[in-house]
Amino acid sequence: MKLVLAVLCLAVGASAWPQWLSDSPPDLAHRQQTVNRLLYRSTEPLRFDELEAAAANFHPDADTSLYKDDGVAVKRLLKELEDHRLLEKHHWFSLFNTRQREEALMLFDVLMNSKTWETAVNNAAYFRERVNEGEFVYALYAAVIHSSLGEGIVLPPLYEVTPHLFTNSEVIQKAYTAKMTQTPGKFRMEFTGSKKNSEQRVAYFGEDIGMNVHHVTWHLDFPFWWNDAYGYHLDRKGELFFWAHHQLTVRFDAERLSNNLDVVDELYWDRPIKEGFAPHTTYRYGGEFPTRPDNARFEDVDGIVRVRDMIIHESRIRDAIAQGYITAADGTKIDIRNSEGIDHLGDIIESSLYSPNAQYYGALHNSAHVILGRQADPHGKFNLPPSVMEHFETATRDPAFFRLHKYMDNIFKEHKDSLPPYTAGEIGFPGVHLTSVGVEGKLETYFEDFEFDLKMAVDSSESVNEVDVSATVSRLNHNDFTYKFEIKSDSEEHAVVRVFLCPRRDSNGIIFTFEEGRWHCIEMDKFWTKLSAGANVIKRKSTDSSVTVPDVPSFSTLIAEADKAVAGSSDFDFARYTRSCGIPNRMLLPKGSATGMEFALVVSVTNGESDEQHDALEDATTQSHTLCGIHGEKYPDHQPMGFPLDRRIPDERVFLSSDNNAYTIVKIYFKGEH
Ligand SMILES: [Cu+2]
Repeated sequence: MKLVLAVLCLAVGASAWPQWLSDSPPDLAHRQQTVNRLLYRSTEPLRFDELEAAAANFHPDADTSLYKDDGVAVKRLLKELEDHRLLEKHHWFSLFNTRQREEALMLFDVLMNSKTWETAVNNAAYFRERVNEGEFVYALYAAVIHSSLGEGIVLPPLYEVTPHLFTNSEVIQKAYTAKMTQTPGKFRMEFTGSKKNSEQRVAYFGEDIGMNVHHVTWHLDFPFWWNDAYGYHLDRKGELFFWAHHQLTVRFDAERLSNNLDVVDELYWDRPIKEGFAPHTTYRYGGEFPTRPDNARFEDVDGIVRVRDMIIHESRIRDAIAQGYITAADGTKIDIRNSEGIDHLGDIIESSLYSPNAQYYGALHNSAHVILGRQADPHGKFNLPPSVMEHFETATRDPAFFRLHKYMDNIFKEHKDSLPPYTAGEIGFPGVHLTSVGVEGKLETYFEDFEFDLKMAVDSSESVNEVDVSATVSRLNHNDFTYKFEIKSDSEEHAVVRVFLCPRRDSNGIIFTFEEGRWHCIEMDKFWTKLSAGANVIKRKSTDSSVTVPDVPSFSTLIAEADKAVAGSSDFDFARYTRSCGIPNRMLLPKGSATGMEFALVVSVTNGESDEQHDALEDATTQSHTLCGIHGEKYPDHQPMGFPLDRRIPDERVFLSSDNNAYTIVKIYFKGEH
């Protein structure tokens, strides 16, 4: 068996992970197979003998020595179950619903506290049959990601596990009909809305199923509910919150500019929400996702969040930025006018449990998702289920998501603009000269059809045969290309290379100034390399980008390959797909235009000597660490995210006079139709 068990090519140190294995877990093939089986048709009873047996015969609290916490978590969950306090099955689940989140996390806690693989699986099987399926899927995904027991397992694409959250209702209905009539079918999924809505031109971005998987997985990797007591600290979580969402926003803006739309405007609490949204998406249980008409005015959401709270919290945060410090809950001051300030700000804006004072600064981001999402039924008069904004799987479908994030992005910008610009010394690299920046191959984008499975969107029964049903959707892709950088170095050096792609003109064709343009830059890659003394030619493939991930294999591929691996006959490279956080590589380039849209390709080569783990990273090619960090490890770069473009550049000569920074103008051509 040639299973690639060497988890990733760098030292993803198990050392930083919680170690509570009393005996070693089964090999990856068996663990992968079991997770596949636990997730297979998650709304229906288990159908694999060993898991069925565990669900029927395992007594979770019979032996509390099986747990790291002596069974505290499992007893708590069992008590809730016995007292009939848990959400029923066949009901929608939303992470933004406080009680539902608590329930999902009770199960997560049980899995995290299981000392052995066997205990975790027995509990997963037992509670799968007894708790809400949405809560179960969430808890299991989070546990596979965060427990050392889950290391190496590839989580199946959520668009095939919970297809309703990714697929238009029209297609889901067709899949049901196909099943009922026993007629296999492949159904085309269109982007929501019509050409009368100019926002539809960029719906391919917000509705891209791969982009949605990136977004939901980012929030699983860096949950706002994360508590270090689970075993480790999430390094620079607040800053990553800022940076990952800033990058989503600038990418969306680049797609807008590619489609003759202005960059997205921020959301204002005191102005109407101009664009409405009709999601054309339905819950598996609990009706349609609510529709918001055009020009809705913000209203308080009864019992949950008031508009004035948003304004008050925003103004407290802006005060902190203006004063240069955050006030912690105990009254102490945390200086934010430094490189670490952005991390604290991210913590208080989201807010996460890392917020030093959630009581005072509130939870701007999380509350904004809820208040914006509820504007279709703010007083609960129509008993509508939660909106797309209240699920990370679906939120980016609503164009208002990007307005919301532009709003928060501008708050972060206010902070970054309060910091002094970098000096030539801070962004320079004496002795290193970037003499040429270029790209081999034409930068060309196109749309292609992608098919995904809908079998798990429809119910099954023993008396009705399985029928092949799938959806076909159009999605953005590009030709692979290679960067070519020529660097002269006076001596041997460890260097870090940062690559950005920045739209050159606004929607009126006016060239952005350096200072305007730098905030719109898309981070394309960041990598470490060794420079030898003399001339160096660095070539870097677009497929190696540390921002992106390859396409996740389909659930049916994962099932087949895990089964083969268990039987000892698979050479499938599971390790390549263990991370689904990261921009899909096919979306690395924005769409561009038929005649070629201009972008500045900005490259910065700086000293990598002081960065974490540069030796290991010089060999790394498949890690999406730039937006998603490295599990259980420190973020592998000591500079602020976005460096050296994250701070004001009032005088571009400072930037351009340092020989290690350079840019060139490139064009992105869009081939075909959209
Ligand atoms: Cu998000």
